[in-house]
Amino acid sequence: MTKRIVVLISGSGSNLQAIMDAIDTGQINGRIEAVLSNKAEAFGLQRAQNANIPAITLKHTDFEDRLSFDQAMIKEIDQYQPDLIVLAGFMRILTPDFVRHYQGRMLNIHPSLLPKYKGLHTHKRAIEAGDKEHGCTVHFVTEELDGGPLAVQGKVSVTMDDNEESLQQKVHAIEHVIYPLAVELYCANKLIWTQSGILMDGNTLPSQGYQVAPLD
Ligand code: NHR
Ligand code: GAR
Repeated sequence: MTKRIVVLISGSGSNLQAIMDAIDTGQINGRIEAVLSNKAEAFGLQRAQNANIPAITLKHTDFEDRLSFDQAMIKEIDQYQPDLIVLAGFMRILTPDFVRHYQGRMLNIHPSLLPKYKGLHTHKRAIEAGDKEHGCTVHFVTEELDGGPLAVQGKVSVTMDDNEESLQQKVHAIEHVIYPLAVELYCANKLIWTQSGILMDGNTLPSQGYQVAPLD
């Protein structure tokens, strides 16, 4: 059965676009039912509209606190009866109630090789640490920020001439490979969250997740 997907964004939505493209080519057996943004100016909303996908803005600044914002999002999202929630550059920390509501069916892409560099400004931190490699990780979302079990990881090499911006571009390129892959596997029931770990094709994944070969 085709999976029902809701995507949460805050910005450009290039990962949203990569997933939409992979649905169009038939790579992903899924359908994006709605795109939600906490920012009205997010370009990703336009990408959704261009594809005739409902594009909804819920401004977090219109709400008293995180709890009421998250409750409003749940109300909106659940109208679409999603099988999968995809965080694609969504920049608001989610409350435990929200996360528990979608436990095991919510993915995020984070721009670092988790468990390294949870939180923000990951590219800057990787450069300042002198890391030779960097990358991105798709993980299941839990209450612990960027701390949920890892599904898929993609690496890039950091070279002498890299700065924050160039590194961000390299990471983006591999994000657009690994996020569609993770969503593909999830929608094919090949990537499954269980209490005892993440299953891929029936096998428990190691803690660093499934490693995608570098692009070069
Ligand atoms: N929520 C939970 N509970 N768990 C996770 O793993 C989450 C999450 C919400 C978002 C994405 C995450 C990332 O990949 C994500 C994972 C925002 C912040 C943050 O500090 C941190 C991590 C992530 C997203 N947000 C600020 C806040 O006060 C706002 C920053 C801004 O608006 O620019 O919410 O990196
Ligand atoms: C991506 O690089 C993603 O890894 C990062 O934001 C970018 C969104 O780009 N996510 C976070 O930093 C989450 N805190 P996009 O809007 O073009 O997909």
